[in-house]
Amino acid sequence: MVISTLADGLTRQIEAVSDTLSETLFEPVIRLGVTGLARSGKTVFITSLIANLMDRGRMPQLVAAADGRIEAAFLQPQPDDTVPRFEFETHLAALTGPDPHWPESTRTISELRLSLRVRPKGLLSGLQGPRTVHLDIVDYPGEWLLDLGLLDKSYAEWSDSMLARIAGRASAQDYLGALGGVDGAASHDEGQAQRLAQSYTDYLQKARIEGFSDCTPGRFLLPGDLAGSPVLTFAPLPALAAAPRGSLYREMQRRFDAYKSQVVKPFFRDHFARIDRQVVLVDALGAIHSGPRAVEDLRLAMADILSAFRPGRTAFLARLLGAKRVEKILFAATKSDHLHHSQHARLTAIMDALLRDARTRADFAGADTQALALASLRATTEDTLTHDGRQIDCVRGRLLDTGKRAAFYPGDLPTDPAQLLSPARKGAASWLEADYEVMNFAPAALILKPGEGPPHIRLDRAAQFLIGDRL
Ligand SMILES: Nc1nc2c(ncn2[C@@H]2O[C@H](COP(=O)(O)OP(=O)(O)OP(=O)(O)O)[C@@H](O)[C@H]2O)c(=O)[nH]1
Ligand SMILES: [Mg+2]
Repeated sequence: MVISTLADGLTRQIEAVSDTLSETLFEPVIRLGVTGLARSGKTVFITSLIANLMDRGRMPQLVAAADGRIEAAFLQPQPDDTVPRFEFETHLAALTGPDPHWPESTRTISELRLSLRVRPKGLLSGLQGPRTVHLDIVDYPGEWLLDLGLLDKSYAEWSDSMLARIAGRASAQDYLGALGGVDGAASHDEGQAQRLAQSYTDYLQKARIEGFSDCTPGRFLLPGDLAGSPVLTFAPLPALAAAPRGSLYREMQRRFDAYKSQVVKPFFRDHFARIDRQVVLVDALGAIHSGPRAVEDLRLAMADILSAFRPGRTAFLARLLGAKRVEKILFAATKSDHLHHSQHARLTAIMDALLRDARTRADFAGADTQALALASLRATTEDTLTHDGRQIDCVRGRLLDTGKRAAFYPGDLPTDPAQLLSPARKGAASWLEADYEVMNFAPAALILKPGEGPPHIRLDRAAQFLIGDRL
């Protein structure tokens, strides 16, 4: 009796000690960055990922979940007090409530901590109790990520490259026209600077709608509380042999440098530099629908994004900001529920080809990368119709604008990705062979069984790639 009470007390004491120790020392934190350009599906992805990590019935490809080793998943206060919280409950209610709708657009960085209590695998499982792994999910606009490319550019380099890129674009002609009467060497006039910045911002807005992603400076599109401040009142100017003091060119140059040091650098120091794993969401089907130019731009943007994570670059950043190395980067094409599953492998092949190319272009080695086609929230069901004696694999869903149910066939993606990527690279204006459609579906009304998260496609694979090895 006495002995067993003693022994009992002893183990409890040891447990208490190991609890405090593990809390302070052994609770690993994974910082997962989620980014993508506007409307690429970040909010829906994070909401569905968290919901499916909390109720893991639909996560068979997440090995720790399939093995039953995840004992619990719960939300906790996030570690960064000054970053807005990701509004998980509001977004989930929008997606899965009685009148399901897509969440509102979000325009800033936010964060949430999900903690998982996990039993260790293999030999350790009998010896060790469960440990807690914290997953800090950070949602930030992809437009900000592309700004990283500005850090090692001078104002003259950035101006030259932007002016060269936009020269042939119809949407840039107003801005280029406005530049016509401007002498960078003349003395700075604030009214003129504001008109130029406004005209350049108007161009960026149009370029983004057209599907271009080389829209720097990113904060011109998402200014937040910086709107109207001098740090956002500049624009690219043609090179000058010499810019006198007090000239328009000099002032723009000064503001560009201020933008880098006061806007871009703090973001990378406080957020980007601390990320361990990164998922980049892309609306590949949207780009394919928009045509070869948008696909080409996506290809270049993926290379730009990879350059942001390139170890060499990170070394440069590390010196600057103390960055650590990102270990895994996933490029995921979202909204794959617009395609019948018979076409998913083709979309994945296209993403794979884009990623391979981006790795070569960015001279990227280092982090583990993968491409995937997924749907964060499945809004359609599959069907096969017979049309003119031919079988067509399509999807069905409720249309966003009319609320009516409809069958949808987006077009036949090629089995060989080169059929899309080479015309895109050669600057073709439209696809020769085929037309690709997109359609907006409303989220479907759901009845979830206990233990099941919202329906998705390959979200479990994405989770396995991103965090599976740490569970
Ligand atoms: N069918 C389908 N549509 C999706 C899915 N995910 C996102 N969408 C569509 O894409 C739109 C944008 O998704 P969000 O998650 O709000 O995208 P975001 O990147 O957070 O957008 P911003 O906050 O505006 O930058 C949604 O309103 C849906 O119309 C999906 O899994 N399936
Ligand atoms: Mg959002």
